Amino acid sequence: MKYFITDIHGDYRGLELLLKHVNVDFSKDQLVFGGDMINRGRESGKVLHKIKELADTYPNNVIALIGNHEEMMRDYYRIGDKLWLSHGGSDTLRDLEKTFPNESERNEHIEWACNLPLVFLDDEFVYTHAGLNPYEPLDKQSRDILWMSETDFYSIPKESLLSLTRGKPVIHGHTPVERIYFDGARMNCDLGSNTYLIEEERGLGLVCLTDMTYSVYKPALKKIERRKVGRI
Ligand SMILES: [Mn+2]
Repeated sequence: MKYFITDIHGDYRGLELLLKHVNVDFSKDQLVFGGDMINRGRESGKVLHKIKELADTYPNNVIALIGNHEEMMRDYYRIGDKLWLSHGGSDTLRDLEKTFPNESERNEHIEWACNLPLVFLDDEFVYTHAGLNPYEPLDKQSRDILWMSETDFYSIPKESLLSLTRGKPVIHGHTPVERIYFDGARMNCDLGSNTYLIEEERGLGLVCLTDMTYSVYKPALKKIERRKVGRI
């Protein structure tokens, strides 16, 4: 089975519940993390720890990508850009100090998260955080793609996008949506975990790409529902 999960934003509980509920078999299944593991939620440190541990234990089956929130953290450490701090980074920083009291372990996790790849491809799909630039080759995408708005990404004609990816649909997150739809060329899987202002609207989805269904954890309802990916 192939799975995708994105924009966890510090919801450690949601991540754990979904992995258990879906019963992901890491020795066989593939799981791609679409970035934005940190910020907004309370447990960014635990989320980073869990994902890095999975990626280290199952390097062939677990792949983590960078999101714009890890990119802000990267710019903070690389060039002192303070943008990150006002986007949840101050809380994340405190949480990282709490989760990893050992400085070298903390730095190891931060460095890992800041140096994840922008894009991952398998035999069927292309995975990235927010979108792709159709004018740049797949292996030379600029870092701007981490910030691409849904409007910009979905204004690219399907044919142009599929010719860039050699026919592979793009699986991504970044902009919260209430339901997951596949338009034949791309699929947004961000259900607004710790992002929607109204708690009832927040969800975290674990998408099964093999059967095009997803399990969504709603923290306000404390339950997991299974849904079919819509087609448009
Ligand atoms: Mn996000």
